[in-house]
Amino acid sequence: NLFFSNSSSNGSGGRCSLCPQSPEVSFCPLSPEISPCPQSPEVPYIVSTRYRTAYHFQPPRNWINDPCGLMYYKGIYHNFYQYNPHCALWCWGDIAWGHSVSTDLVNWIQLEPVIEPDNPSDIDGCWTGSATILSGGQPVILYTGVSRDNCQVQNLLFPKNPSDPYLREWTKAGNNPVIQPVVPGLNRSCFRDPTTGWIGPDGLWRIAVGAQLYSYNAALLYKSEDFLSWTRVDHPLYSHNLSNMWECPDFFAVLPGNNSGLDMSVSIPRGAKHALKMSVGYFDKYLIGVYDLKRDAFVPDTIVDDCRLWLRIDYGDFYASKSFFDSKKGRRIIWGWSQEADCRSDDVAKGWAGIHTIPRTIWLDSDGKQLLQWPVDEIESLRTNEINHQGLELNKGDMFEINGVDTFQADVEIYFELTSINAAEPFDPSWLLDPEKHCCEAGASVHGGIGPFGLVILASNNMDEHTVVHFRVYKSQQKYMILMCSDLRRSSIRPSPYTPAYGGFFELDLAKERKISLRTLIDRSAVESFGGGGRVCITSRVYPAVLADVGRAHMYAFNNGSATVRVPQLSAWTMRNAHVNVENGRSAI
Ligand code: DQQ
Repeated sequence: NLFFSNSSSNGSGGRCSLCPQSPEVSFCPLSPEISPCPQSPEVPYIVSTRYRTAYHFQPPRNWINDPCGLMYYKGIYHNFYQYNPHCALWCWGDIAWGHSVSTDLVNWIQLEPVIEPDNPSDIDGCWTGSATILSGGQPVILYTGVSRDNCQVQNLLFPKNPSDPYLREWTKAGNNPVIQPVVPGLNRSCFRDPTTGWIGPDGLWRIAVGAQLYSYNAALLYKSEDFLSWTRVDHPLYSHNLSNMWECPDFFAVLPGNNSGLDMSVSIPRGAKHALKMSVGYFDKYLIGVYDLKRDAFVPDTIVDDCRLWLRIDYGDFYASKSFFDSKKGRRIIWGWSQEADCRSDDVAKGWAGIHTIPRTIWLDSDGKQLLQWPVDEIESLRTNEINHQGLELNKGDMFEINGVDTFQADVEIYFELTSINAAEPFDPSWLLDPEKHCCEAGASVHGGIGPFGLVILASNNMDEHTVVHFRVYKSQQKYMILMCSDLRRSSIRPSPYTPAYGGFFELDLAKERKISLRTLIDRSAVESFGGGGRVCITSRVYPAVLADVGRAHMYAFNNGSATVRVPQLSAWTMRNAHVNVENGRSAI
């Protein structure tokens, strides 16, 4: 049993530090000093192509970060994104808005960047913003411009020719900036990322902007009649005094147990709840509550002061997400930025850095407590070479090899059925404060009552390298808590990548439903996992040497808990390459 004998027995071995090694760029406060892009050295090794994802969104080259104005317009999906046209790094003063279009959210064509820093209200960067489709059907974009001295303002953009479905050219409004950081107590270097607009009962447009005000972090609320001139509402949409600055706020309505999306600019049905998402620290967190129309404020269902306990859209390498209402299919779609977890010099050598996750449908669970997410159906068009297994039984220490698919580009769906729930160990609520730490302590090699069980992927012949996505079941008073981990500690023998053990918990009524599902999308250096039907999602970036050097890896379903686990259904597919922003894409339109 190579897997278990080769893993550290107490689970705390290996590298398990979350923040210190993180290559994350910190945005607040930003150092406005000029950091010019270094010259790219010759790409020295095969990593560039082997680690490059085959069906995730990324431009042909250079740096990307946040998805910005997402929208469906005249039959075309648009993805605007934070983009450095000059190199594979985030450099002060360089950030522009890249633009790609698609008819299916899978295949994308890159167009020219729509805006670059070129006037006083955005001379140091065209940062994140959002698109809104106005009542007459005309799209507009609000984005953060960074003017001299890192003063952040909000600017407006109009399409030059709204009848062009590709919206290739945009004009910056003559009266930019339309919103300035003139509020008492506002830190003008922490005032950014306007949301998509929505219409209130008084017929006025509203937007929220992420901000730091005195010691508070807030989504500041602004109102407008015409989307051109804006007035600040004297209270925020919501604020909190114990977190980092809220970047990229997103605010949307959801109906419990209904996976149809709601358009925030039309009237919201009774019974709807609202979700407020903010990107804070290293993660995208959210609160569920109601939008109190009288007070014009978001009111969370439960006040949780400690933001470590806020739910996360994704528990892994996923940040700055944005959602939009897809009027084509009546759903809400969200996607986020997953940054490289290798060293910056490798990014420069590869010539590219950053991807967007697979777009996900997002909706509210029927208990109204948490959001669920699932990859958009369109991604299934890439599935080929289906393999299936039924009725497997995994006893303690068993590993079942999954053959017949490309283990570097795959979509795997497994149902694990618990034969008994008596062996569940007690749950300690303090684990919720730091699920990554608990995933380090309770790794796949640490036997449990129920679990760990799950998937071992990207494994080398001798298991020197492997990534594990696994579950453990705990009993907490009347309910069961499921831990899901995406453990990267042994994902690469190369020393440079950041290899934490990501994790999150979800509640499941196991007395009623004995099955726990896992879907994992493997795309070379990207691994996206959806546990419990999308209750916990974890995006990870991995750089195994097997991928770069050997070109062959193994994949297993496993169980290392005392209780036997059945696998009533296991399906896997090879994923074909999507046509994502290939270099000559422009000629296709
Ligand atoms: N990225 C943008 C900012 C935003 C941050 C700059 C979040 O507008 O706050 O590229 O990743």
